[in-house]
Order: sequence, then C-alpha cells, then structure tokens
Amino acid sequence: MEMEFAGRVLDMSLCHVMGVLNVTPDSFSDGGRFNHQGAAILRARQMVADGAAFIDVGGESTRPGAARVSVQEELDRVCPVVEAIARELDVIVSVDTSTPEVMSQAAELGAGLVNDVRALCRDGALEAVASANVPVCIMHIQGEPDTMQNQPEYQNVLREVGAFLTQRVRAAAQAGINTRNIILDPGFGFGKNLEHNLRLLASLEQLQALGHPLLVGMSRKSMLGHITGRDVDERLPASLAAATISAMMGASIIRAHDVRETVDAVRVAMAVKEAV
Ligand code: 9MG
Repeated sequence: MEMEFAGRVLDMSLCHVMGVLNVTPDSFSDGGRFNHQGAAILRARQMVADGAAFIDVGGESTRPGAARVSVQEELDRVCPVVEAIARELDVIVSVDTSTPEVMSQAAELGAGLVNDVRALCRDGALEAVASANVPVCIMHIQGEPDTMQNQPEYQNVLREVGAFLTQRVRAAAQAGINTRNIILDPGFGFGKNLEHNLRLLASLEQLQALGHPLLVGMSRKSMLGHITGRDVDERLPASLAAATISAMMGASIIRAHDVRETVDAVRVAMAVKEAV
C-alpha cells in the first residue's frame, strides 16, 4: 500500500519513523527567533541523517496547562521552519497543527502531511485539508488537551476509539478528502489512563481493520513513566519497547524524539516480521 506525500512515495506496509520537532519558545534555549529557527533546522538535519522519513513540526504544545497561541504566532513559528526543511532536506515535512490557516500555508510551503491531534474538528480544518489535497493523520482525543487527563472514561475504549475514527473518516470524505490520504492514530495519552492506553496498544492489529495506515506516538509519554517509574528523560528504553511492539503489530509510522535509536528498533521489528 503506497501513499504520496508532496511528491515522495512511501510503502505504508513498512514502518517509518517520524521525528518530533517542537518549535515552541521553550524548545531551544537561545532567545531570538532567528537562532531558534536555525537550531530547529539543525536538529531536523540530524534526525534526517538518523533515518527519519518524516519531521513533525509543531508550534503549539498540547500538554495540559500549555499556553494557547494566536494563529499569527503559530504561523510565525511553524511556516519558516516548514519552508526551510522542505527546501533543504530530503524528508517529508509533517505539520502538527489543528489550525486551518497553518494547515493551508504549510502545505503551500511544501508540507506533505497534516497531523491533527484534534481530528480536523476545528471550524475550517476539514475544508483546509480538502483544498490543500495533502495526506492527513486523524488522531483520537477525548476532550481538549487542557482537561483530557481528568478522569477519562470509556465503556469500551477500543470500540469507542474505533467509532470516533470511523466517524471522522466519514466527515473527511464528505468534505472532499480522498480517503486514501488518511492515516489514523489512536492517540496514546490523549484522554486515556494507563489501562486505556495498554488496551489500545494490545489491540493495534484490530484498529488496522479500519483500513488505514496507523501512526502511533508513545515516545517519552507518561504512560511509560507509570509503567517504569522513570522520569521523562529516562524513558528511552521504554519508548523503544513501545515502538518495537507497535512496529510488530503493524504501525506504519512511529512518532519519536530519539530517531536514531527508534530507527534501529523498528528495523529489528521489520526484519523479524519479514522472517515470518
Ligand atoms: C503532536 N502529537 C503528540 N503526540 C502525538 C501522537 O501520539 N500522535 C500524533 N499523531 N501526534 C501527536
């Protein structure tokens, strides 16, 4: 199964690594915007050298309690970085945004994927992706980032996440988005407790039955902290275990901070899968 991202074709039956590139002011400790952007592009260059197939550029943190940014601020953070990476590096640029204006402008500047943790629910988001005609990752979230971890509840998390994603695929199709351009993501840690996250990970193969490639992101997340008791900067081994399990269970894209190590883990998983 192949997908095209701004002219680059990927075999989605394989597993690819997406490097995380946050361009929020606290991401690079230098102050000025120019240095900040230069540091972001250097980091992207390193992730490409380490084997990333995608760089996911995000200008608004989705952590509970993170400050909201204006549309203009998000455009100013994200667009120059998207444009420079698309021009300079051999990689697919993904834009991590829920803001229609950012989706449209980033696609014009060369982004090959829209990654929306709010599943194209903001006004104008479905239309922005339909007219940009780029692939999109639709992620499940329960609630809003600020409050999503306050006692999330499900009767049956797998069924409810599946139903939500199916409903969003239908809305996307009605808005004119080509369904062959849709990637789905169960949204680990987005309105889920540890039990919910584990049930979803254990059932990843069942989510594949929805008929779309899957993207997963567990790198450094608190679910891994709950299991291991480790702080965020000590979660690499747990992140690699989660990436390996996901690749074995058929994920097409793993979103990760530690690209070099994750690429190695995914290569081992794919080699084993090929031997079956
Ligand atoms: C932006 N972002 C943070 N975590 C994520 C995840 O798990 N999936 C996707 N698609 N995006 C994420």
